[in-house]
Amino acid sequence: MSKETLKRAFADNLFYLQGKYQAWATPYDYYMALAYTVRDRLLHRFIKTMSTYFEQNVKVVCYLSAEFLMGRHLANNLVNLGIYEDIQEVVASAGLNLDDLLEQEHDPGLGNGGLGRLAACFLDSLATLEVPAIGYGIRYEFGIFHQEIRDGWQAEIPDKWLRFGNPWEIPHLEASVQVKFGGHTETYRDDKGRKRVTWVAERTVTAIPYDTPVPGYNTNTVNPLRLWRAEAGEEQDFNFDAFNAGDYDGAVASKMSSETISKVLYPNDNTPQGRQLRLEQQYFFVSASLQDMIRNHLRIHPSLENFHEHFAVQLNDTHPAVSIAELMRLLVDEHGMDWDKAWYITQKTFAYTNHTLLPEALEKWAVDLFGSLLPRHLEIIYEINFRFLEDIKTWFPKQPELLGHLSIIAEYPEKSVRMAHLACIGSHAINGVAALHTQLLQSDTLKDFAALWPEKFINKTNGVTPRRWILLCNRRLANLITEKIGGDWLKDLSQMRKLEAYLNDQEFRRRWREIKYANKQDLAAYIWKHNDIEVDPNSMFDVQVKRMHEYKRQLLDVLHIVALYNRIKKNPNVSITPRTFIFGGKAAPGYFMAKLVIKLINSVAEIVNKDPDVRGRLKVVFLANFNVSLGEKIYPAADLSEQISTAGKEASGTGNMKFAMNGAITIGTLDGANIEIREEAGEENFFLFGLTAEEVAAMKAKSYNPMYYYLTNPDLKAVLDRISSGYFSHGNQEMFKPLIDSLLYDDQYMLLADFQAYVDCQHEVGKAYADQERWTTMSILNSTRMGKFSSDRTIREYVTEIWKAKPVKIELEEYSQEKA
Ligand code: T68
Repeated sequence: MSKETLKRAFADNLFYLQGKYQAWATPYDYYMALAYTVRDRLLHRFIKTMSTYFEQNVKVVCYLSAEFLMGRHLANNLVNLGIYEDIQEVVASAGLNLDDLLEQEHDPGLGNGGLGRLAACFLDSLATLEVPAIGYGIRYEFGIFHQEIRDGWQAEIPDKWLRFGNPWEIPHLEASVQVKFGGHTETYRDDKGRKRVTWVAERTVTAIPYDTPVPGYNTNTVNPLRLWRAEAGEEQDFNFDAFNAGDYDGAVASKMSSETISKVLYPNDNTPQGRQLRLEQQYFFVSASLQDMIRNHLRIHPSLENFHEHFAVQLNDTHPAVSIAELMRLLVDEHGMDWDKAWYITQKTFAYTNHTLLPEALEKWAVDLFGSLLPRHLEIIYEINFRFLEDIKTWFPKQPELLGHLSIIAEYPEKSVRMAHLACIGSHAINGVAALHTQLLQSDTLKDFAALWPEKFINKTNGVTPRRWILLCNRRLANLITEKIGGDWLKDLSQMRKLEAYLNDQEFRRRWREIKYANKQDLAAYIWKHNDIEVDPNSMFDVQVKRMHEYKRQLLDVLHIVALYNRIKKNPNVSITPRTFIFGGKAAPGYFMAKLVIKLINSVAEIVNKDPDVRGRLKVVFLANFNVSLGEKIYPAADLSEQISTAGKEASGTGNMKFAMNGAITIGTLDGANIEIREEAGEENFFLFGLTAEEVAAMKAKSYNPMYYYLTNPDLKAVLDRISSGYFSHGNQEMFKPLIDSLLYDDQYMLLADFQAYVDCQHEVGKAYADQERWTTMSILNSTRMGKFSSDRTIREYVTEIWKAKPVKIELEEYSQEKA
């Protein structure tokens, strides 16, 4: 790929694809021209990858996920193709700045948070490890809403991410499949006299695949992300009878309703949305994806009997769990296989990842709703359940209570299908996403299944890709690392340990600090531009960015800020370490308490940032619209990473890993992957506080009384009283009452129980930061010891222990290498 060829292609694409001369081109035109230039380089690798998989008849990992939070593609593709520097020069020679062009790309928000971003990191690692894989999901026309802050409150703006075109996707209309909904089932006897069922659907929707190439780092592998768009089936395209009868709306009504399926991502994290449309979305992408696999399989194989030897299908939470009934339907009803063989294949094919312990977050579908949308699937689920429960009766004749615990169908409070039970029964492996989480699944959430099939349960601690989360977002740090230890760390993050040889090298330590400082200056400039707040890069950047949720306890962070503020108000000369508190995160639009916390953060910011007594020692900033690209600016600039969920509630967390890799030190509870981060970093390099998961459970069991803490802790009382008094709300004592009441009278997430421990621990943090030598050591060691949290390690484990797939080298012919 010579620079000359790239230059020529860049100019040609501007002219032929954007239809512009340089003189008229906008920055967006240049971005598009560059994107097409890079896409062309990806494509022949992509096609070679596909044809290699086909010719070598390999086993393919299919990652089924309702969300893929990919982040911007351009910079990532430059990095993974190894042409970042070349393109920088090409762009500069046209008088342009690459960073400006990169900022033109719309960040595709096809996910809510951790779960969707995990899927994206996994695709990067799969391609990097040269594992044949495909991501299957939904091409939402509207991704997660754009968040604005108006008068301190969250406002949601629709995310029209496709408005200016998406250069990274390639539609394949010829590969469309039909997905059925509604109707009823009929039984008949086939030519061999066997009883068979057919599903007479009420309507059909066309699923059109859009492929986005996903390149590995420094390999020729480019795997597809295949996202489905819903289009009305032909018969619904236009109703001429309605039209002719003068019913103009009616003529397109059914078309509109079919196309609604891929319209919008539901903006909830860790709460299920029990709406019919959500189930339609799930079934839509699941059916399309399984039909796609079967079609591909039958191109090479005479039958589906070895389907499971060629596809390993991972269910990213229960959102695609209807897959289990759908594969059974396809094998039994459509391909005439007998039930037992189909069930064997199904169980061998699927594996299930659980991402939450919150009981209210487990998906359930009312049987009536399920049956009216998917009548055949409900019958199949009843049959699976019947056979399963018959086995249980035989195996455990003396434990009839087990039947109710294990059944896929819940009877109360309403008859419903428990998707996690379906996923457990239909899979050969079930995993949690951090060690503690997997333990709690086994001892609590899924305990009856764990007792039944201990061998199915396996932990897979999450990871994140060091390509995006160090190299691409923190080039200064990446350059220093590579200068010292070479570039192999990007494919083997455990090599970072080699940097510890420089731990006492003054020059290295100085550069380490300078990099953090420069990153903080960049973020300070962003804050100035977007929030009009001046922050001091010498202050400690104390950051909590993640979805807004009560269990994540952003409110506890606010209570600490108010505690510090109270200390200053009492004695303006008190000595405290200057801090900039940075928050970011979206609240689900219907989640009142989470939205109120956003308002509280902004209200506290308004008062604290302006108070002359504070003398700039505390600054509070809420950055609007936290997403992948904002994360790329924030993680490298953080000093302190807030991971303060109630122990036992955060399944893993992945932001915690991104912060630590970039040299931030964690203040956290013993929750999710924090525990493992602390183990790796060393306990002296981690600020631990708070109740353990066991203590939380024990206290709850004993009836927890939050009021006790309020009445016995004067500092805590002063904090809550100041908020209640209307001090931050222009005298309005009603505004934050719901937050205060929920703390005093319920406190489900035990903020008051953990308050003092948190404040004390933060005091230690302040002292440590004041000692810059100590802090530098801690920062370096956090970063060098995060090897375990590369998603490459996670994916290696899935590949060998669950998917049993093999890497495949993609060889490019001379011809295409030259062309590249
Ligand atoms: C997150 N879950 C976990 N869910 O909360 C986090 N939920 O601890 C973990 O690190 C991460 O998954 C990856 O394993 C989510 O992000 C959702 O976003 C979600 C979306 C729809 C419905 C329910």
